[in-house]
Amino acid sequence: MAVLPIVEVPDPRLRLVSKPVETIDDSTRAFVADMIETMYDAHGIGLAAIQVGVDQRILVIDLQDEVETDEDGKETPIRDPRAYINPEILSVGDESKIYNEGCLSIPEQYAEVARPASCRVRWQDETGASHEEYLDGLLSTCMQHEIDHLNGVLFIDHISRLKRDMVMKKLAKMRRAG
Ligand code: GNR
Ligand code: NI
Repeated sequence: MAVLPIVEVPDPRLRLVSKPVETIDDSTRAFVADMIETMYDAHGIGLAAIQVGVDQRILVIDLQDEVETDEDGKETPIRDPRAYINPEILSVGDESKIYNEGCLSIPEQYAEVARPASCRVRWQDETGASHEEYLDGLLSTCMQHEIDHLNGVLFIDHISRLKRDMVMKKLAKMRRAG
């Protein structure tokens, strides 16, 4: 397993439309394991393959919203990583929801993004098996954010030009400060 370097804006690879995975094999599974390790190392709740420079339709998500409490009362998040290969949004609900989004490829910048609150998604797992599920809450938001990456779309594309310029300015300032 390996922690892979994360691609950041304005790297043009983030604008690529990723390609469907044709065969799911041991090398796919090894890459998924690296993506999961990279996601945890970066403290993200999701990661798309293109964020580590691979233009394949693969993403991983772990919201880590459940914690385990030990005898001393110390809380550790329970890891439950999921891989989604060739994910497709089949339909979205009518209701829209605003979430303060961040992105590992736009480090430490956040903006409120409106998206459909729920969606129906189909994907393949690491064994190649197909699944279909209705998602809502943060999982729905995160899935839409990740599938956007597979289509070369970033959360800043969903906000006003003014807010986008503010995010990019703050990012430049942060990078100058190191
Ligand atoms: O870690 C992440 N947090 C997050 C918060 C709100 C909406 C989406 C996300 S995904 C992001 C990790 C990332 O950049 N995935 O592409
Ligand atoms: Ni992202």
